Amino acid sequence: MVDDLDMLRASIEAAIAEAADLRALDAVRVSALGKSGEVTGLLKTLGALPPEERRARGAQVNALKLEVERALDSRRTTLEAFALDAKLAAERMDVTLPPRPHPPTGPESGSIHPISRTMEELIALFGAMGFRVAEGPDIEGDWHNFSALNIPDHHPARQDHDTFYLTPPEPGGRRPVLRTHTSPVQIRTMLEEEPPIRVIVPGRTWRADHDATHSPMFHQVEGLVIGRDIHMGHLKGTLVDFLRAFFGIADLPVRFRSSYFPFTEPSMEVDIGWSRRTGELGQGGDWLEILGSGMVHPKVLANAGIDPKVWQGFAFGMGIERITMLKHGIPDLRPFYEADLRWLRHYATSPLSPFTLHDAA
Ligand code: 2NL
Repeated sequence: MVDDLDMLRASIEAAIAEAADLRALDAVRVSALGKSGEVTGLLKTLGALPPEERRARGAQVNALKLEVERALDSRRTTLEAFALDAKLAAERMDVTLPPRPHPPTGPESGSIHPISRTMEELIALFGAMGFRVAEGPDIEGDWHNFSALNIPDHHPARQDHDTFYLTPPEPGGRRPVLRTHTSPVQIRTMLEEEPPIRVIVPGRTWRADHDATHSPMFHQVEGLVIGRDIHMGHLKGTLVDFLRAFFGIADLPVRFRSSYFPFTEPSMEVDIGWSRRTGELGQGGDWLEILGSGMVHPKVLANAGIDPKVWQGFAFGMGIERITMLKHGIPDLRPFYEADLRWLRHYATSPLSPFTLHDAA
């Protein structure tokens, strides 16, 4: 009686040890413990035994069943670990490899629009100089877009800007506008934050103007730096470094020329050297206006809740389409907004192609 259980135990344990994978192990389990398995069969015979034999035999068969279950569990754990090791070995990859050469970049495979690319470069370049990005609404109030910037009610700038007003005029009414520049975002930043402040504001701007060189929607980037002793030296150093890095010309000539904006005093327009004849930047003896700048007007600081007796700073602004066209030799403004696949194939860039901050170093 005992012999037959020992032999069965030995044969099942041998089959478990030989099972090479989880499927084979499950087959062993079914043949031992399944509905018509060998151990299950022995349990079924107990009922036919006389009571005194049934007790002893029952204990032995149940012990066998437990041992078989334990052996199956232990082998399953081993086989699962083997399976995981095999899977990890088969799916091994080297995350330090460079990316595979990708198919030619184009709008079909996803590419970065030159406006987006320039914005990324601006954020990286000014980011390296300690600027962070500020954003604000496209729909602005008259106060944030004009009055706070020292542009009075009947100032010609309000007409010059060809403002998109969002409601019909009413006597004495203040109408919401599509922002004509990104300056209202700097006003909001000054109202919300304590100086020192160092932000750039890239974003969409709107003017009711449409021809070969003007689009009703275009992009600007403005910058604002406020501190206790920020002066024109900081303005000049920041803009010269920026222009040379952005255009990738280490000795790009840069000229500051006296100008006027209602929101800065003094104000300066900034020119870079180029050749009018060839369009090449950096040499040729001609000058090209590229951006506007100045020391923030004390009235603007006061309007934005900053004490002009304690704080001062500089601001600047430029058109993103304009600097993008100059950098890449793009002759016409209109295709920027036309989603023309041939134009995008030529001027859009791969998201994988890196740019460097040190081209002009
Ligand atoms: C240009 C000239 C400029 C500013 C923008 C600014 C903003 C605040 C206060 C003072 Cl909140 N100034 N912005 C200053 C000078 C010039 O832009 O030609 N933009 C395309």
